[in-house]
Amino acid sequence: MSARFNLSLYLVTDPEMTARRGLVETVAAALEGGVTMVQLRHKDGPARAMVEAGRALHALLARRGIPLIINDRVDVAHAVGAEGVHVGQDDLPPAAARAILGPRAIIGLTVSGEPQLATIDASVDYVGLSPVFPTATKTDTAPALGEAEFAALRRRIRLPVVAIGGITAANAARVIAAGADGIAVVSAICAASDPRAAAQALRAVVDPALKARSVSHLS
Ligand code: TZP
Ligand code: MG
Repeated sequence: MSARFNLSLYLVTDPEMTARRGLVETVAAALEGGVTMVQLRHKDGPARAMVEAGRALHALLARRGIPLIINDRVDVAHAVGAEGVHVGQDDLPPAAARAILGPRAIIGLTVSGEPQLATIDASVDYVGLSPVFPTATKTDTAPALGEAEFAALRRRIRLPVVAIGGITAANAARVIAAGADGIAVVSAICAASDPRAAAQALRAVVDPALKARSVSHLS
């Protein structure tokens, strides 16, 4: 995996799920539990509020060397000085994001099915393959891939792949075994009563699953 980022436990934030505890407080707790990457996601949120939230998160994450990725909004990523952006199929194309954010930016792209494999170009650093399982968090997703389809698509992608959609501590090991280099979660951490413990529980599943896979690859 790239030295610039570690996809193994990727927290994607949700403004409503983090409202009670607070966005920064939720992310701080999740960091203590071991998240390796954070994405600020605020669908249709006002740009000004996103920039403010992004700056607050960036101050927290930079101290720990954890990259901040902004969902969709390349302009917000630029304004915040975030490490990268995650774009979907209807957002700015990865090459346009790269042109704006520069060669060191981390650019992630969502892929939800075979036809979209062709959109992975040289500007992309990692792929978010989704949704693996049904999820109530995002209602406009493509149908869930399931593990077998996820594994088949993953084999056709040469870049690091993070799995997202309906992932919990109960199914995370299966997703890693299917070829994911990490898991991205919203509700499993943001909606947890104890985000630190939730992140720890996920790490306790993901770390051995990744280790088991790298060992089996050597044999
Ligand atoms: N993209 C594909 S599924 C999804 C996103 C942002 C939501 C995942 O949320 P959860 O709560 O981890 O299922
Ligand atoms: Mg998007």
